[in-house]
Amino acid sequence: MVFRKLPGVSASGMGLRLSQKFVFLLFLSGLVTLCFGALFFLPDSVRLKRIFLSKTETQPVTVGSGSENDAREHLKRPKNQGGMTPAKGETSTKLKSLSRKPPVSHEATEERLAGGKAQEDLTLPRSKTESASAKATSSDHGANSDTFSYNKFKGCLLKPPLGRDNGKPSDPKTNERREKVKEMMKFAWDNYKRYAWGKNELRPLTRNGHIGNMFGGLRGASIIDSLDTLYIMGLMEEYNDAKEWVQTSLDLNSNGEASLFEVNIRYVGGLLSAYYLTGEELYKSKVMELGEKLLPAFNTPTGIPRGVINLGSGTSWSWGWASAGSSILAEFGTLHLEFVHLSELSRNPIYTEKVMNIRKLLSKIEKPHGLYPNFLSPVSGNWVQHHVSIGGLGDSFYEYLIKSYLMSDKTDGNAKTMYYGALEAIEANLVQKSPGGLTYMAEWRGGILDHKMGHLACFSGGMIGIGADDGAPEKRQHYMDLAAEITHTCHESYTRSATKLGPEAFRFDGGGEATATRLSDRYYILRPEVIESYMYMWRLTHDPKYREWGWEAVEALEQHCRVESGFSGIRDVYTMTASHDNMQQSFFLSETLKYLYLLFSDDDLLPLEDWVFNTEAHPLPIIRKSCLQDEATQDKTVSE
Ligand code: DMJ
Repeated sequence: MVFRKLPGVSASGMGLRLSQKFVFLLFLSGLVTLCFGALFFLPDSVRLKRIFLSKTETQPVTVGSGSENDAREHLKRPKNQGGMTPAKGETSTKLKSLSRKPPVSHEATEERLAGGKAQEDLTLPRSKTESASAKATSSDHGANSDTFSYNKFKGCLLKPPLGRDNGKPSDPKTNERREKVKEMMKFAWDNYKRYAWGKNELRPLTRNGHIGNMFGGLRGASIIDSLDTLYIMGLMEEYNDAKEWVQTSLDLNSNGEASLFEVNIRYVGGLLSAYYLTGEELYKSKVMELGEKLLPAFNTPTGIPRGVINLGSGTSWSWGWASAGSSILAEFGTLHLEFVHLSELSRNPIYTEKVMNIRKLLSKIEKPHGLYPNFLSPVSGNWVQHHVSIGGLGDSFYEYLIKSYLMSDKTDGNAKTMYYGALEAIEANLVQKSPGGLTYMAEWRGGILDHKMGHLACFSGGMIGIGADDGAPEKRQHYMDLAAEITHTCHESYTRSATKLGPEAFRFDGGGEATATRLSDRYYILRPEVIESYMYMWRLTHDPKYREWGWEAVEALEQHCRVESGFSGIRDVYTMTASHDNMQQSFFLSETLKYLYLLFSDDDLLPLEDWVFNTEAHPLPIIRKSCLQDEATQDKTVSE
């Protein structure tokens, strides 16, 4: 074999023979391969991943069904097939030292927002942080002003949470209806327990469990979502099974990618409610531990969290389908109630600071016609698209504005201003009257109206109702009328179907009114929003029609959604030959059945003077700062 000489290097350079050189080269390349291969055996490291994976490479997650994610699922596959887009400028999200970090001042926050200075903190690894949970659980029942006192909290409630007689109505017919709803809950629960215990949801046709990928490896979504429903219904054996599962099997050390929004509204909300209702320390320590795991999602240049978080590493990502790595209004705008309570219980302001930072950005940013579009960049803090909706992708942001105000004992003036400002813009731009006289909320796409209303948007009847008292006094009646009209329209979307259940979205163009015109909009997945509005409107007006409408829904659920082993969604509300989707959503137990039960109960069961419901129907108490700080209320308890 003849090798061409390299200039200046002899064939026998370094005194090695050709064959020796060949062996040496072989050895060298083997060594390099070995070193490179070894990297894959090193412990999972976010930093290493970042070095070796390209920015656009994603970890696969598909959104599960339920909540806004349903709407998103219908937006179809993530652009990159992976489901999530690591945002530009993504950096390590290792947890800040919660206790050592000085509170974020408003000035510091503003500086960040103005200059876009990165908010990431690369300092301490998670294991070395002094945990917020440790701080929170150290001396719980103590009356020390630095720790949360459950007794003191109860002393500040105006009424017993469960009423005089657990909300039992005196009217026998109403009581019978209430008992029916309780039976439905027991049936749904028993089947979940029998076939899907510990999984996230029951698949009632195939009689097995569903895990899905919204909760990052967390399990038992139906259990956490049911705790408060079982408790208020007095299903104590079932409640005790649920509690025991939390005690022995709720493992928060999962390492998967979770929806920040879903984990917050279901798990954080469910555990918080369970704690406030029962005073069980277990729930408090669990929720503190979980809350801490969510904090890294806020480590973005603006402090606006991304939609997906790895609960193990703290890395956060934007949904792959959300344009340009944006965050979703209904997701980052639906954290406020729970996070304020996390600060309340832990006495650590960090949670409130995180959500106040979101609020601040939203209140300052320029809004097209006063409206809040659904997509915002967590990097630049600018809107990414001009799509506005009171349904999926936007809905609970508005809900949390008015509920933040109510939950603050009406002291959060900023939330109030933003809520009524948003409502004014919604009325001016989105609220429409159909030729047939139905009031509805259209969607807005950069100035062009889409005459469609989603089932999700039907919560707004109740929302406008509970906010009617606190706007301008001269607008009170106007808001009550608007709330009643929207609720009426949503009821129409039910009555105009063959099954008397409403479709996922209904339209007011193409000839019809309050009916789905597209095949893909005809399904019903046991959603609560219409019934939720009936419940609020009943409490606010005591107009018996709301109870009647609720009962119509019970009958329809029984006829079309009850199957042998649980409740299932249906694929087409316009046909009597049911095609079931084989899923008993956890929000059916948490919301739909709870709202129905409250609708047929007296108003003193979870009275609205003391409680606000998070968007998954988990009751959270109004925080009465003045009472809680008052020495005299110390350890005073409300007798039930
Ligand atoms: C629930 O998870 C919550 O109500 C959320 O705000 C929206 N959708 C589902 C139920 O439809």
